[in-house]
Amino acid sequence: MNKKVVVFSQIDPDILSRLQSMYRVAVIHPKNGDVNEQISRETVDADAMIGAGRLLNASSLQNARQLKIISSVSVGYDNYDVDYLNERKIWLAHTPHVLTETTADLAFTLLMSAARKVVALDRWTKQGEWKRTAGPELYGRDIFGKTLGIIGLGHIGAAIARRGLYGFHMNILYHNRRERPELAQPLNAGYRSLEALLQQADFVVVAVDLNRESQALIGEKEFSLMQQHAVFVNISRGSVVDEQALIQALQSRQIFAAGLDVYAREPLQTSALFQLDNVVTLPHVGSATAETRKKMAELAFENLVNALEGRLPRYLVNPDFS
Ligand code: 8YV
Repeated sequence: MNKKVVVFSQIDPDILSRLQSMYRVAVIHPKNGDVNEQISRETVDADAMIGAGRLLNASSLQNARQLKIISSVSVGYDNYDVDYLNERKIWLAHTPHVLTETTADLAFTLLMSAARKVVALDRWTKQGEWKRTAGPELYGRDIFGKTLGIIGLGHIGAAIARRGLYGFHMNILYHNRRERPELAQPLNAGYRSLEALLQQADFVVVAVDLNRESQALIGEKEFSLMQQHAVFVNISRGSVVDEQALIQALQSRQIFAAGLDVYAREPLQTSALFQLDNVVTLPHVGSATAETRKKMAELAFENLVNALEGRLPRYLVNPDFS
């Protein structure tokens, strides 16, 4: 009997066809009823799962008794209970590197849009408000030559910093759990405590993974340390930031503006953020370009096929189940 793959979110149609030509495939879709029920039912005889954007843990995977691999179409793996997967000896694969530059592009898009009030000005122009030249209330903040603080200097953080350094002659600071001289030195990036970075940076960009230590890393106290002209950008995960504290900081103009791609709850349907003109809100699209989503799907496919065909996938989160 052919091996079985459960596709648990929308994936690239070419990859889906290739999977269907090689394996038995079940596609989970909200239009077919409760998603968790579909997962429980379809994973009973599944060998592999592929997809993104769904919480997979002990309760959703209890029936998946012959599962060998979950291949996530994402670099972040906070949606998966890795301790449980280790216990069950289920591999978790992900898609690093292929999305680094695209996600850094989006971080810079948010930084620039928030600093230069791009969204508010677009609305102003289209609504026919452009009767005279834009006044001080519509002025933005300079980017060129300012200080960029990166919280989380990994591959994506470093790619954002490179844009700041080479494109905008920015002075780069970073904060990380541990110093990263190999990434920091070429960027001339200075290590700072979180507090010092927040006090000194004109632009603060959060690019950490979500883990126990980064959960609620930025809250009321952290926003109070930032400069009043500071722009805050989050492209990592919403739970790294206390969203209420951010809303408060934006409402009271404690900081100048924010650019967000991620939220504590996604998809975000209603929020006090939507009433604010000093925040740019995007729907978690850091890696969402045609080219990059294709590369992610191909890499996730490769990881899955390698595991099912008895080879070691290239990007395993838990290669030794440890
Ligand atoms: C994913 C992301 O595509 O890779 C990640 O970790 O955040 C995105 O690029 C997204 O999580 C899929 O839902």
